[in-house]
Amino acid sequence: MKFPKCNEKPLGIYPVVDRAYKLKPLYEVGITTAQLRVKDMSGEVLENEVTEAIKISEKFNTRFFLNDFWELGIKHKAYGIHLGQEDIQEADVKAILDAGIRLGISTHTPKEIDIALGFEPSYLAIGPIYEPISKKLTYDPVGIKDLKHWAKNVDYPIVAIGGITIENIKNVAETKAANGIAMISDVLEDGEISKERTTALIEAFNTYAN
Ligand code: 3NM
Repeated sequence: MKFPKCNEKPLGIYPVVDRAYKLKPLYEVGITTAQLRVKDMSGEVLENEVTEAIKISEKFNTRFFLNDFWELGIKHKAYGIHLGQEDIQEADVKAILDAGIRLGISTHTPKEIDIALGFEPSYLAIGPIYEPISKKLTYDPVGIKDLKHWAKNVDYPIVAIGGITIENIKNVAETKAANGIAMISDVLEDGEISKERTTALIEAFNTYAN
């Protein structure tokens, strides 16, 4: 398998949101990569959320990844699909490839990295770099040292995720290991998108990752 690339521009600050309406304010301040990760919808309501997200992402010409729902991603031609380690075993990965859709895979350990590399994905997410703010994980934080160490052996774009905020993004970006830096919490304020925080994150990425 060999999944399509995500073009030359770094993925950059890569917010993960739970609702499609949160994408527009992100794109308005310059976000070029985002993910919709919905955990509380199904059926027609979910499908409408997905099509709304794809429509707004196409309008802004951004790289939109849909978490988990690979069938909907194929049906509505998402830019990409993001899958976790368990999802990747259950999904029809060949169908995603045949649809010409990009694939990102979550990894947390060197063993999971090896598994993910077997799919020749579009990018590989490594986390949690720090203690995640919005999701409990059974994995210990990777830390900066191992991020750098693991990234050395990976010839694919890496997305760092987990506990990354405006306070610590410099440490992650300066490693130059991360093509993208993903987060849930730090683009938000009281659960809604903060354009101010997002802009500060973009500026920090541009300053320290380049
Ligand atoms: N995946 P926050 S960490 C969704 O390591 C997710 O695979 C992770 O949220 C992984 O930016 C994480 O609030 C949560 O810490 C990221």
